[in-house]
Amino acid sequence: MTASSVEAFRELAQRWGPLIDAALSARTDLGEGCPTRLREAMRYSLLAPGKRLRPMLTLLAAEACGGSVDAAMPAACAVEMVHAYSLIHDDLPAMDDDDLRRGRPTCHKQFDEATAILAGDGLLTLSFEVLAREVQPPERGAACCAALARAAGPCNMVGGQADDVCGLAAGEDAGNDESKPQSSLSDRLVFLHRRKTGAMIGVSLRLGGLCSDASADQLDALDQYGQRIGLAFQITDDLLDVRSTQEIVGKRVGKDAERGKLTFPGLLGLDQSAQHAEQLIANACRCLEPFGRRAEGLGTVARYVLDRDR
Ligand code: GRG
Repeated sequence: MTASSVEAFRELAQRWGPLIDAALSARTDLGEGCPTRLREAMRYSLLAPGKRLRPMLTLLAAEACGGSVDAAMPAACAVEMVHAYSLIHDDLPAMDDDDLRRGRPTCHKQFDEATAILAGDGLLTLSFEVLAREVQPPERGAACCAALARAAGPCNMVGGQADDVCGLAAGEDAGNDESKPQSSLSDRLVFLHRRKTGAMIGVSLRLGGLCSDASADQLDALDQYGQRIGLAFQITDDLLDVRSTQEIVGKRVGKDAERGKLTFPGLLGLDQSAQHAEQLIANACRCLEPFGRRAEGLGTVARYVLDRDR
């Protein structure tokens, strides 16, 4: 691990983390109509000590495009709300059945299963309310809603999760499902993760661009950068599942092997997976060149994705 890239990310997180957390907290301080237990469960998971990678990407993309943090903050909150919902639902007994997340009991363990399902539902729907109400002008709010819905929906995150739950990437028969390109195991694994993990990382960047009046070229460069760090992020997630400990990552490790899941280390081996991630990050950094020094923060995130310890 390169201490300097982790340190540089920590500095970035110290700068943006408290601003993001305050913005998330303000938007979930829900009043009349929201039952106390539901609000507590939503805030318990949303405000738990995660890395805030996705909202940081939104703000840093806005910075790279010359936009303002204030204008991008509602979108940053919306992506973290969707992310938090996906983690709550992913941890449920019907899915990954996990007891620990972000170093704490998972939402259904801390509360109960029905409350956890509803907390996820609440965060998902609230994210779109935040975008629709707060992103101005309204046409831009609508564009952000459409982009986030596409990334979180059945053709991306939910679809990738559905395939993962069915073990389709591992080569189980997809029957006559025409949505599945006929391809190698490695292509299928990339296709799964491009939807399950990559799409949310990509849209986090795109929303930052949309809130900053980015040009089509800038949005395209953000997209290219996002695709590369998204895949590298998943590879390092798989590597951490093999190499790290529960104390460091704040969630159970060794799950993938236990469940016989197809992973990048399983397919390519540890060293080749790490090399592939390195290559992706080098390419991602090249995509930032047109932004010049304004994309330094995004460069820091890219290097952290490679070297991260949690
Ligand atoms: C339930 C519809 C639905 C989708 C779940 C995100 C997801 C899809 C599942 C999470 C399982 C998982 C470990 C995916 C790999 C990559 C990933 C999203 C890791 C968690 O993101 P981090 O590391 O988490 O950014 P923090 O807690 O730091 O925000």
